[in-house]
Amino acid sequence: MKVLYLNGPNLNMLGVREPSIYGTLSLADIEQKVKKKASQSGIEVEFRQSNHEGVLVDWIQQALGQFDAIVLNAGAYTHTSVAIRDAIKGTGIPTVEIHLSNVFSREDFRHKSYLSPVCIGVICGFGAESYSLALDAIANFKKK
Ligand code: DHK
Repeated sequence: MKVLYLNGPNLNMLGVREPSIYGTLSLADIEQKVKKKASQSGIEVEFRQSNHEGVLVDWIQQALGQFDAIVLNAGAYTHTSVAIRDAIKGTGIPTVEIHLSNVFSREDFRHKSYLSPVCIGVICGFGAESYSLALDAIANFKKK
């Protein structure tokens, strides 16, 4: 099984950016942890990050036929992007929406996700662990 982890705007700043909210690990640290866990289950994982909405849309489209599932932390685009929602829906690739922080305990504008309705599920609030939990969620989803 091949899983594509996509990360949106400002997630390249993890470790530096508001550590009290997003933690002290960098995205590369998280990638390492997820890849270690994935290799123990024979799952292949690829990580990408972009600050640009259209690039994320391109990557979702290109994942068709290449990846079995997507784990998506779209960052702020979660709360604004019809284009990313349409790309997920259009490809039909099972996608898990994730967030490091508990968006529901934060500002009101973070309570709305354009992506949740087209994702198989949402994991948020567990810090870097949200990324690893998504791997378990996908493995279980694929077993069904
Ligand atoms: C990351 C962001 O960049 C925010 O814009 C989201 C999400 C929350 C996170 O918690 O991973 O609102």
